[in-house]
Amino acid sequence: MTINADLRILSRAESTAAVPLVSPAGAGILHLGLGSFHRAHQAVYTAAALQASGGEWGIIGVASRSRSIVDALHAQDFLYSVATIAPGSTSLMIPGVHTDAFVGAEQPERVVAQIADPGIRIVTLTVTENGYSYSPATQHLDLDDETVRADLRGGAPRSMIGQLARGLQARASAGGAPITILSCDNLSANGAHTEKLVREFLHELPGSEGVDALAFLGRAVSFPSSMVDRIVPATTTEMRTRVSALLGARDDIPVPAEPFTMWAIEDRFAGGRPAWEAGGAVFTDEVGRYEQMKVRLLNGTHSLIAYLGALSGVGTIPEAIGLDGIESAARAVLRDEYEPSIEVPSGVDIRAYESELFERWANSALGHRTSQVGTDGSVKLRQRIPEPALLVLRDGGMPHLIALTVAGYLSCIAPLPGFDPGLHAAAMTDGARERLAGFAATARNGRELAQRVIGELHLFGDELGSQDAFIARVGELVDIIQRRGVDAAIGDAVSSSRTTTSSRTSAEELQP
Ligand code: CS2
Repeated sequence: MTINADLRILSRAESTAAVPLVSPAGAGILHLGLGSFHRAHQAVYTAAALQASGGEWGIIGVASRSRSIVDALHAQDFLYSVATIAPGSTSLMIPGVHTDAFVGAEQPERVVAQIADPGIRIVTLTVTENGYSYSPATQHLDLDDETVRADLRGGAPRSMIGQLARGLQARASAGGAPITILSCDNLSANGAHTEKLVREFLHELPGSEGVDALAFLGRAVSFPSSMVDRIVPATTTEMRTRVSALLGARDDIPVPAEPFTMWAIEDRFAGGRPAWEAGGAVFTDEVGRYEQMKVRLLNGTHSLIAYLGALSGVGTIPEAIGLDGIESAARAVLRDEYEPSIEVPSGVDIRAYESELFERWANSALGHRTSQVGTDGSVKLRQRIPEPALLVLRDGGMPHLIALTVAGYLSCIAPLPGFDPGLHAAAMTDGARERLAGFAATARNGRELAQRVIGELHLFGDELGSQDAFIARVGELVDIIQRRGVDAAIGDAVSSSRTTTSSRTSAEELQP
């Protein structure tokens, strides 16, 4: 059934018209990565911008592979509800900003054509940390990746970076109208990172094939960085039923999300932009600081909660943070290991930010799964842990709780023989799972496993890979988890961290 403008939302005994917030005349944005996060974040900000100031900023959504979301959007006239789930209340809104949707893998040449279309002035991206064809080993575009190599040879591009580069090439030859590429993924300096990879792709093209596009990039293409934040759990059947009941009509693709939302963006838009500040977006030169604060304090701690929660046998983040041991570990990692590594953006009250984090994680109505946050740890943790861990290590300390996060990750994804991490760990998917499980199968203990993964595979970068004391501590915690259980490992890490922190503090106090 289609959601029509005249349906009613019956939210908490009140009736409000279920009208889409906006109905844009044309599309100015192409979005790559039509997942739930985009639909509960950029789409909502764009609806607010259009309500406030109008403009041809409708969104054409491109799903990388999944047909189901595209079919459902077509069947629902590109409408869906965002259910904002606070403890004790749910409110619905229908952004209405999408004007079309298609599957990139099915129509790669259309992605290129849309980027070349002068009507499109911004390309936004939420393709996850995995979608950038980046090789951590070489720290460049992954030239060993078969898809990237095929894209460089020619034909319809399949990698996101190949699609951007080919699209910008086509745009350069079609008149070169200015355009902005805006990454909204949890990567540090995501704008500069995207630009570097697109440039490397163009440089790799044979002969002088990439020259015009590279000149166009220098002239009329901007790649601002942005920090995005909103917890968006996967939609469940129960959620579909609940939203449809509130809506009074069937919605097959509602997106549940928490009330909190944040977007910090560098204001460098080559071809103009929507008035996203109308939805609360912050335009700032301090995106790097926002990014660090969010990726470490929220995402880093989130990973710890997810792995320890799964190992404690609980399925959701609120259940996990409700366990005393996990709560203490989360407080300790935040205060002692992540917070010292960040520079707080101007105007942000870090104490208020942190206490809000605990309220957000405790939002039980949201039902955010430990397996969802624990998925893809091999790429997510690389963004979250090496730098803060190295800062503590260089200072002569030991980041016990970051080590515990890694030990939790290894115990979930690559359990040692004879250890069963349980069904929530089994539900985590990870591109490195098979490889790591292979290491675990022949490792004699946690130390050996940690040495192979961190020290030889360099899963968390070269520098952390040479920190023997850190590797040994991770291994030791893996062994404690396996032999004495996750609670014992939490207790060990939290008390070691207290001892280190208090001895560091007293040493500081003794300084003249
Ligand atoms: C989470 C994030 O899945 C994860 O790893 O930490 O998706 C988190 O919910 C978002 O970044 C919140 O903005």
